[in-house]
Amino acid sequence: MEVVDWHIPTDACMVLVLGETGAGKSFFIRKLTSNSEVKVGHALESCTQRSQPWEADIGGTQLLLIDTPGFDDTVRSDGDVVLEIASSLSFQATLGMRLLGIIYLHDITVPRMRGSLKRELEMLRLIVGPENYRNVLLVTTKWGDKSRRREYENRQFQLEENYWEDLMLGGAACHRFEGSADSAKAIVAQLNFRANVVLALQKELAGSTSFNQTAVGRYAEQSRSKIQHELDSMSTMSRDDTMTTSRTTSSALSSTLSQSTTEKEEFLRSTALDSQKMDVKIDDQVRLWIKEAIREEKERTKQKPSAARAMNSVLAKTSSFFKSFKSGPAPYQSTVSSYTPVPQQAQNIPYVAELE
Ligand SMILES: Nc1nc2c(ncn2[C@@H]2O[C@H](COP(=O)(O)OP(=O)(O)OP(=O)(O)O)[C@@H](O)[C@H]2O)c(=O)[nH]1
Ligand SMILES: [Mg+2]
Repeated sequence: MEVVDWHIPTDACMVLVLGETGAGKSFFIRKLTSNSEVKVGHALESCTQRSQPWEADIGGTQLLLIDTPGFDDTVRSDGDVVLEIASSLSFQATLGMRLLGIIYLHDITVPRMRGSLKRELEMLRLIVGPENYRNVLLVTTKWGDKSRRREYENRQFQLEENYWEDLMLGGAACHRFEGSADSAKAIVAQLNFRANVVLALQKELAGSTSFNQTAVGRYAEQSRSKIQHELDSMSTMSRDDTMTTSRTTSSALSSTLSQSTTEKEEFLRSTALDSQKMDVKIDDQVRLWIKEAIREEKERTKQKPSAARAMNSVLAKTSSFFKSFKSGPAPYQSTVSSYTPVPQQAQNIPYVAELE
């Protein structure tokens, strides 16, 4: 990926904040930034509708924290979320901003590892790549209820043993967020402030690769086919069951089946357009959006946007672009063709892998 000089200040360092819906991503960022504009959820349904950058000054280092909508979202598909993450990573790499790492939040009060949590973890691994696990902070949230401390500690142990082991062996560190601004700052301070991480997904996307050819894009496709297959098997089982078992057994089983069938059907419905959306060269698309963002800001204020404003604009464009997908050919084809190559002098600037 070549860095392009858009004459936008790029001294802020980016940090991605990921995690399931309700894990407390926005809450964590709000504590860290003391910015009451960061919207935190009140109901069970998902709150953050699209990724958004938030600025924070941590011990003199300017951070750009990217709040993302969670997986298992009631509104957005896995594809939407992962494409927004890719868009922010593409923006950061194109501008030559430094990426310090990823903060992955997990709600310790959630009693079981749902399918969406396992999918999300797998996507995290594929986005980051094992060589960068040391730049990941695994953070558990919502430790407030003191009476359940032992139960939560046991759960944290299970997480570390059964789900996070490979990440931790690769260098990812675990932390507990105690809910305060001080605790959030102490966690962020654990990031390597000198790092300039290039994630596995960023390496894959450089060179105009379509998103569906990346490891995470392929994984999202496979998850869909697997769930479709499970749904087909369940409907066969349910048909056979009606023919062979007693009425009581049959009704208990079919109630369990229909509950899990509904979850799977919802997943398939929300991801129906994902394969179309993922047929996109996100790096090319993001360059186009950066240019548009600069032009729009100049028209409005006669000035170039800050990195945060440009990022916000690009993420808004990303979100509405993927929302606009309906059945039929992907609209990106027409816009990508109008993409103009980067200026000659900006090419061949190496994208530094690691400062340490
Ligand atoms: N007690 C406690 N509550 C928390 C903590 N983190 C988040 N919450 C609460 O959990 C709810 C969801 O938090 P959000 O920050 O909106 O969750 P999110 O991960 O941004 O969710 P999405 O935007 O839907 O992806 C809110 O009511 C928060 O007040 C925490 O560490 N402790
Ligand atoms: Mg949120």
